[in-house]
Parts: sequence; C-alpha cells; structure tokens
Amino acid sequence: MRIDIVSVFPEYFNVLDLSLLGKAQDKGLVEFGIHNLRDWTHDVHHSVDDTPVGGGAGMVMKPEVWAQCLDDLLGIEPLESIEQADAATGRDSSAVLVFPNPSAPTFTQKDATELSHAKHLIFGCGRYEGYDGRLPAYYAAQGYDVREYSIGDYVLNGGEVAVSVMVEATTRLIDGFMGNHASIEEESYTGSEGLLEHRQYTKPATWRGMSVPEVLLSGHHANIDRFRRDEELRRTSALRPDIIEALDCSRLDKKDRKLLTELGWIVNGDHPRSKIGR
Ligand code: 6GU
Repeated sequence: MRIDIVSVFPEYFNVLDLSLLGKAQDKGLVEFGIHNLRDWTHDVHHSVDDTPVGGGAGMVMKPEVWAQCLDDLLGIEPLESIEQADAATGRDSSAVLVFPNPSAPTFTQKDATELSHAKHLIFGCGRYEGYDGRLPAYYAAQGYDVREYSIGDYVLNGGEVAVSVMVEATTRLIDGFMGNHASIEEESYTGSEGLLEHRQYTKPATWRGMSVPEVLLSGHHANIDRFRRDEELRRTSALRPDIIEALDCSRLDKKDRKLLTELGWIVNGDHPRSKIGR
C-alpha cells in the first residue's frame, strides 16, 4: 500500500518509522510519502490559508494550493471547472482521499478495514479552521473515493494526530502486518460481534494480595470461554449499551440471553432492547 500524507507539519509523521510501522515499511508492506503543503505555494510567504468568506474567526486553507498538491500526488492534470471534473467521472484510480474533519462522521473499525484494502491512500491534514469546503466535492466529482472523518467528540489543533490514528488503525489490518492474525480477530470492535474485550491477566496468579479469577487457572476451556463471554457482555452493557442494541438476538445463546436479561435487557425480537428504555 502507498500512503501519501500532506501537512504543514510533516515532521509530525516521523513517528511512522518507529515500531511495527517501521518494520512494515522494511518488509515493503507499506510505503509512505510525507509532503509539506507549503511546497505547492508560489508566493513569498508560502501562505496556505486565508480569511473565511462570510466572516468569522480563524483561517481557512486555500483550495488552489491543496488542489495543485493533490493533482500532483494523483498524477493528473488540473481541470478548469467543476463541469470538467464531473465529465472526468470514472478516472482510472484506486486512490482514496481522506480528509480529517471534526464535523464529519466518526472513524470506526469498519472504516479502517475498508481503507486497509486500498492500494493508495492520500491523507490531507487541515489546520486552522479547516480546508475550503469545495475541495472534497471537487475530487468526488472526478470519481475519486473521498472520505471525511472525525476521530471523536473533542477538538484538536489540526488533522495530524487524527491522521496518525487513522493510519495506525488501517495499516495494522494489512495482510502480513501482524504476526498473529488471531489476536486481531479477538480484539474489541472486531471479534465477538463488536463486544468490548474481557480483561486479561498474566502471572503471578496472586500479586500484592490480588488473585486472578480462579476459573482462569482451572484449565477448563469451556468454563473459561463462558467466563470471558459473560465479562464481555457485562462490560459492554455497562459502558456501551449502543453495541448491545446492535447485537443480533438470533446469534445469542441461552446463557447470553439469561445474563442480558439479568442486566436489564429484553432479548426477543431482532435486537436487545433496554427494559428501562433509553
Ligand atoms: Cl479529524 N480534526 C480536528 N482538528 N479535531 C478533531 C478531529 C479531527 N477529530 C476529532 N477532533
């Protein structure tokens, strides 16, 4: 996979050379191009932003600088108008353009999985009050897969940290990235229909007077699986009732149903519903 990242703070992405991502680059699984947006400016001040049309605080990133940069990374000639962009639909491209945006839908494991199948990802990091709103529409009109994502309900100074998060979540799903594929499947949000994962313990069995749950020492695999499953249902019910509501009741066994009922869920019909209503 080829990943291009554009930012006015390209040094942010030095972290990509560390740890597992560094190894993935050495193995040739992923190749990064990190670019400074200011390299596509032509004025003496290398300016990338301007005041918002219609007034308001902050600065907005200029569309023409971004478009010159993105056209270069996509290897395409600039188009003169949105009409030409529309006519260019179906351009031969496997590139996916991703723009971090705090006002966009939240990036999820499902999105990471989709992006992990792309051949070429281009991330554009906005700063200030974000980028000109015509930019995503312009590339979508040309037939590119354009996505905008937030990483959660809080405000960051710019898209760099958000892009780091999305790159890490995506690249670790590339085939061959992780030695142990089972550990990916068992994790929260991916295995067990999206339930939060049970807690893990290692040796010693007793540490500072605290013992690990006894059943885990029993060697009885069916009991251990049941104990872990119950803990996942309990944790998820307490912390993420929205995930319980999305479960498919037909995939719950008798013991799942019994526990969920004890936890205050009505488990008939397509999906569990809370007895008290939410
Ligand atoms: Cl994608 N950008 C910024 N600036 N803040 C955020 C975000 C993105 N996601 C959550 N907060």
